[in-house]
Amino acid sequence: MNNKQIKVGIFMGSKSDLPIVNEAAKILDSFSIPNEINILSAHRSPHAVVKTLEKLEKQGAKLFIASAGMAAHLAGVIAAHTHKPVLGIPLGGGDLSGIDSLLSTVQMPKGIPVATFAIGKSGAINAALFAVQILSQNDEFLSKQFDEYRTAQTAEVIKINEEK
Ligand code: RP5
Repeated sequence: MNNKQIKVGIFMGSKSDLPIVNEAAKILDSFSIPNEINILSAHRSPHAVVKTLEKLEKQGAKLFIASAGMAAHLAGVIAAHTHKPVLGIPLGGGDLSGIDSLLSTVQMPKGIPVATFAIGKSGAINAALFAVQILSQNDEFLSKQFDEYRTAQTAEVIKINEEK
């Protein structure tokens, strides 16, 4: 029995997705949010996806991030099996450069929402930041950390403008 506490469960369809999905994990790590990455596919290992999802919920996961390329529908399958929020990151690559993944993630039929972010690295970072925003609703310390992150980001832009 795994007693490790998890706040965000991350799923990706293939090891080849790791460089992008790691961008989300890095953001969560920087806010000290316990997370776990699982490489499991909705079509190659559907039962393992569901079993792992149930395990992560028992470990306290409050929301899930799911990422897959092509029309792999991983985020939708996860959303079908949980009542927690699911954040989807479409991935580029493949013959359609991510448009297939974007549409299969964003165009969920009514009733089972998947909050969908940009294709690739920006989407991975924004999904993780959105997860921080959700979790910070009930966590004053995290909320303060997020304020500091945004303030620092703004200061960086102003500094670049002043130095030009
Ligand atoms: C999807 O198919 C994965 O998420 C990945 O983005 C894509 C290609 O997978 P591999 O052939 O690299 O394993 O299921």
